Amino acid sequence: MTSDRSARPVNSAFSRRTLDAAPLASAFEREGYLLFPRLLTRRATAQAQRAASRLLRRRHASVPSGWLLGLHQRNQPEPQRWVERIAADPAVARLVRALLGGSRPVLVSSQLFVKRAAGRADDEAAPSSGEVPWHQDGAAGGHSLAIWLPLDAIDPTGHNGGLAVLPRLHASGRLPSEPCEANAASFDRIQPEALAGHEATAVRYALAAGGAGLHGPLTPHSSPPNASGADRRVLVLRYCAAGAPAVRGERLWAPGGAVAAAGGEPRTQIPCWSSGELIDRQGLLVGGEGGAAAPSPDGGGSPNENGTKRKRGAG
Ligand SMILES: O=C(O)CCC(=O)C(=O)O
Repeated sequence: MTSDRSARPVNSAFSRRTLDAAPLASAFEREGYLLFPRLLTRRATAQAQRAASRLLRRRHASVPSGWLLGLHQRNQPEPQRWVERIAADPAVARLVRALLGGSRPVLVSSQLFVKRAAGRADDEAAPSSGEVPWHQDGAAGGHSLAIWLPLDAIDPTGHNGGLAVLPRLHASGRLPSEPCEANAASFDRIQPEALAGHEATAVRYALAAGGAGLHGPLTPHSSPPNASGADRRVLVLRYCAAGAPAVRGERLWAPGGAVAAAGGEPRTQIPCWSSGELIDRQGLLVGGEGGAAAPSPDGGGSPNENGTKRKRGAG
């Protein structure tokens, strides 16, 4: 049988166990997140770790360690094909498509978010190793989600700055928030009163390198500072449905690759990781084939609005 050849996983570890997409989609819809103990193969994880360390070492001095953006983009002087291979892996794309309600996904943003080891001095100009406040993603409309893919094991105590989510709270919609500066970026921090009674329900990710958490745009999430002696490297991939509703008359993505301003902000450009110069944002359409089979998860998760946030060029 050759028909499924293009859907054979290349980088993902989803080759053996597959499930109907429907239960995954309903768990994601209900809980606002999903956890996969292993999303990448060991080989792909090791390759990604090496590539991430190299990017971190070679990034332009003006680019904070948390904000290496647009890595999949082919208009980068050094396109990072490993990011594209992960993001467009057929099994990953099939999963994202199922969670986006069957719409074909566009990778609108890729980001290497390194929280440097405690006490590292080379990030002083724009430190990215601190707390990320409770926030929701994507002020814009449309279906979206984020894959949070650690390249270092994430400690469930939060010691090395891992992500925590508040399950089911996405069902309450957009929560009152206020602008704040954190981790070399601007966030819309959820107001503490809106979180009262909910923080006790937080699920703190415990993941091996190469595992992944998926969260919807309205799922509140946060991360503490990295207090450990080692860098915390995470690849964040943000997808939206190709036909995502227009935002103030503007499409999030247009055939040809251009990504419009996200979150209602005029951020059609991002700093190039290697030169610091501004380059156009480019999306990548993934997941051409239909199929609904998807890998086996560990938790629950929800698509709602499009997935970009008010961070410097991130969305
Ligand atoms: O990696 C982190 O600490 C925060 C990531 C985040 O806010 C996101 O993936 O939306």
